[in-house]
Amino acid sequence: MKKSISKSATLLSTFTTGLLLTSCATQKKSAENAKPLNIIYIMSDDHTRQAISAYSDRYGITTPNIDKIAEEGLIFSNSYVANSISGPSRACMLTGKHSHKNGFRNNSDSFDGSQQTMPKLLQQAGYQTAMIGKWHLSSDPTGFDYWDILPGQGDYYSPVMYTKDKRTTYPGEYATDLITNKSINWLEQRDKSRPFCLFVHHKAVHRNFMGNVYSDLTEFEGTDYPLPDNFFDNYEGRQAAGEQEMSIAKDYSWEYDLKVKSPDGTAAIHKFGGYDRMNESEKAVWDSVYNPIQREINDKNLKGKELAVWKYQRYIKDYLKTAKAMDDNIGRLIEYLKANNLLENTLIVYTSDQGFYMGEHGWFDKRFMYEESFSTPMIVRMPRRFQARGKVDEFVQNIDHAPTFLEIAGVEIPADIQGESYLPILKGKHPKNWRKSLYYHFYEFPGEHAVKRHYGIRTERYKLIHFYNDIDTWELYDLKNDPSEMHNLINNPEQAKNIQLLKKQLWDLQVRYDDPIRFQYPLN
Ligand SMILES: [Ca+2]
Repeated sequence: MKKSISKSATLLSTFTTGLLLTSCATQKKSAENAKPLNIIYIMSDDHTRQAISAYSDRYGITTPNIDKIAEEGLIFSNSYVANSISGPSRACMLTGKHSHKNGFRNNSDSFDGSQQTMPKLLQQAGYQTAMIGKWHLSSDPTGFDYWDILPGQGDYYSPVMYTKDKRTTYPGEYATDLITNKSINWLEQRDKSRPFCLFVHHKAVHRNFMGNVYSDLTEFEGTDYPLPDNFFDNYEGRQAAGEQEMSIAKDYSWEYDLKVKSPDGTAAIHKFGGYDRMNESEKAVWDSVYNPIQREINDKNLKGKELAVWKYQRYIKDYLKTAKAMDDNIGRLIEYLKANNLLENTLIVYTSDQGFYMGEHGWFDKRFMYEESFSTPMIVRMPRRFQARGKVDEFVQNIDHAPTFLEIAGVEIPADIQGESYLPILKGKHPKNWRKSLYYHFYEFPGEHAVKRHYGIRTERYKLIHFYNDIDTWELYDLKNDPSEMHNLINNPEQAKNIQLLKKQLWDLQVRYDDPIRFQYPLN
């Protein structure tokens, strides 16, 4: 009997303890869910999906740290920008508005920092906000408790960075390492009682793609990379594509881009300023890798297509080196967050200011509304309270970050913000009324790389583009049958009805977003 009572008491005790534990766990979980989420927005420059192993294995590059973010969260397969160039893309992200509304249409504009921005609204809601790295909006940042930025494009070696108070040169430093160090330092000294939103904006992997002498500069040297099928594109039926100046064969330059002199001696005298920013020991490592390449090209006497392919091989190797150094640094930042118990209450977004051509159509650079540069990687590491994992197919655009971060912070989304909050998607939902098409508008012409002004619409299957200004051409692509966008169907009679429908949809988007530059509709 005694034994039995004892057993019952033990069972009861176990049951009670179980209840208590359950109740504690529930309380702990709800307390955790009530804590405001921190946000870390990591944005690289020109890092395209083709060079991220979570998206593509085409180049055999592994980006283990970016991939890990994807494994522990969501990878967006249909993420796009509103204007595929640096400053405009950054302005879209900060404001949640298309370029014609935030006023920053091309890289020669200056951002009006007095306007409403997402960081300002987060700040008013009690978030600490910091911007570290590439800013590229000309005017000084507003809406940040702390900022420490590169001037303009910045430099890979001996970078200059400036704050509200001071401009500093960092000899013997590599930009990607430095931006990561500064981000970690800011996290260390922040007010730990308040939530934060930290923007880590890398210079990498921007041209002229200088790898890190402090890691392995010989990496990727031994590999021959496959040419994209359309590397020798003849641009038939696509006038604007034929008139650009971003061809690897013609425009990827000796010295500045290729880091070696032309073997025929026609190169301009030392355009490669990045090299001069290195100290002697950095130059010694650099020379040990690039001097043999100079000897190789001097000996080879390459011409025409062979020379174009050689340039492509050099381009891909240098690009991947820069990307590898950045992936390493993203790993270092994540390790810091883990060691400091920040990972489970922080939403981490990894993206780029736009995609990039890796030899498709024979190109480097971006700007066009074609898929490689209109799209951008977007990977979100989820804090513990969000259960969704895996691939997301909904259309998202860089104007969506602002409303999303505001909703996360409990701030009412202002009516003039044009993006949509993707918070429901982060919560695993697939809203039925989610956008079915995307609007795009590029303005920088005349300008570097000579890409004509254009706007367009992308639906799930089709893309319609209008090039305007000094040209008036339309292009239609069937992305299902022609994902590389090689066949302009605008004059195909079978597409006439479809074209009318897409023009109507494009016009509706221009009206909805209140773009003052729009085409004449209805058409006769
Ligand atoms: Ca860029």
